[in-house]
Amino acid sequence: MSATVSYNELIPNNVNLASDRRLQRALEEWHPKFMTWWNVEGPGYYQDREVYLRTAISVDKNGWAHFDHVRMPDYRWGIFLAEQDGENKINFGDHKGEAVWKEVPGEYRGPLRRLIVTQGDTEPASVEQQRLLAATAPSLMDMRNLFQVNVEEARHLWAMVYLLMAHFGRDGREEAEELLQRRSGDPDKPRILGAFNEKTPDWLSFYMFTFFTDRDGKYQLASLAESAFDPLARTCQFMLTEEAHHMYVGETGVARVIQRACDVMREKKTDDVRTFGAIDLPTIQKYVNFHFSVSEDLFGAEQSTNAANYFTLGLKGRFQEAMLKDDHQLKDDSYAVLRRADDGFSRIELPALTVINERLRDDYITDCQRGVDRWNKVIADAGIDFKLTLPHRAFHRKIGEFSDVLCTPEGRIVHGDEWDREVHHWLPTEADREYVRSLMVQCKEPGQYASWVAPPRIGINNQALDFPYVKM
Ligand code: BYC
Ligand code: FE
Ligand code: FE
Repeated sequence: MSATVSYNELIPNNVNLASDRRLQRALEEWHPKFMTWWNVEGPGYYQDREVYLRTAISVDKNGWAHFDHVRMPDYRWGIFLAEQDGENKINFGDHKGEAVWKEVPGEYRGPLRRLIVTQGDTEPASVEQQRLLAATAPSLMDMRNLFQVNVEEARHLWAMVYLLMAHFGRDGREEAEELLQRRSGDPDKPRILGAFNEKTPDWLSFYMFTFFTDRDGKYQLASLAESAFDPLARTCQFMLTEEAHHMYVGETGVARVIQRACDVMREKKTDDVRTFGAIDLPTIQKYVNFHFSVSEDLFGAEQSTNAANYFTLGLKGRFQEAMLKDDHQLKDDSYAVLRRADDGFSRIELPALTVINERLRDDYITDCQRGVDRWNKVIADAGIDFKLTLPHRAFHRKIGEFSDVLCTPEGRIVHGDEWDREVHHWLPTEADREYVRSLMVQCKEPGQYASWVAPPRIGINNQALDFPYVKM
């Protein structure tokens, strides 16, 4: 199978679009509507500037990252599926061992469409949330990273729209239209999932979002990459290669904010780093508490018949399904989950099939903790006695078992009056957000970096730190 992307067409692709005139026409009809959305709801600045962007020119290991200066509207949003890996068997659920599906089985149209629409909806939502950030970019490299994330999230929208149009007929075309009509934070036509209606008003929020919320993307995509519906599986596999960079932007971004705080603490021998225009570690902790809890909600309820059905039908698997050592059907297995109990919380065993969402959230939390450990190393290396922690999983939740629990980040149950009195220690206050906003100034000289964030250690694609990542 050829992995080369056909670039002489309007829509670069490795799905042989040219041979499917109907689909090609549907996508070409959607294209101008997408461009209208991009121009109105996409990056609010510098659409006419040349940005040092990575573009996929083929899907194999060497060719998918091609770097060049391009204007964002000229970015080639394409449709790419990972190459077939030879293993063409379904590896979990009732259909385990059968051949993967090239088309959607009629009886599974509803749930599959719903999964694809939910996934697709998050992609343009995040672009909308990040729309104004370039105006306060702390450096040209950060601005370039923002734009890279934005064009790729828009490409992820293309990926889901392709599946809808290629496999869901008229319904799919209607869903594709609606993906351009919902808006992040709009009370009348909001985006589907909670976190995607929150604001991303400053760069600390952006780094936290790409660390915590894009990481939900990693885990959801990895589960969909197991799907028996082969086009979905291979689309998601390719999306995961792009996702890694988004999380890198988040992890290194937060690390740089921490680094600056530590540098100031050491040099000025004070904890009051705000006097010197840095963001203090306790405020960073509050942002962690907020973004982690909001992102945890994206995994759905702990006990979910939706999730059990998705698994049993073979639509959505677990993280790295093939590596797990069980029967991949979970008929008699149990899995331990945390439950609200009289005096606090307790672990109980439940049928594994019913708590698929919670299991994926566990995998996610373990991954988040690894990143937090790396941040703590930055603090420890500076000789500072402070540790960032992930809040308790019941803290500040809106979905599932813990949505009516009030507890501290340590997991101590509290009453409403204590919550009201103390919450300003746990979540960013309006004053915290105001302070962070006050630091946001644009730096647009190559090599210039804002004072609240340390410069990165390395550039993008081995370029220097003062490379013109965006040509002003
Ligand atoms: N907000 O049975 P449950 C990404 C609803 S991020 C609002 O637990 P299920 C990205 C739920 O819809 C990855 N509503 O649900 C990152 C259901 O509604 P109904 C996005 C919520 O289906 C950064 C009800 O509550 N991909 O790619 O097991 C930048 C009962 O819930 C929420 C996916 O999400 C919520 N947080 O699990 C850019 C993958 N949670 O039936 C991009 C596809 C639940 O009562 N989606 N509800 O009307 C799914 O797999 C599932 O829909 C979910 C929910 C895991 C999200
Ligand atoms: Fe995405
Ligand atoms: Fe992403």
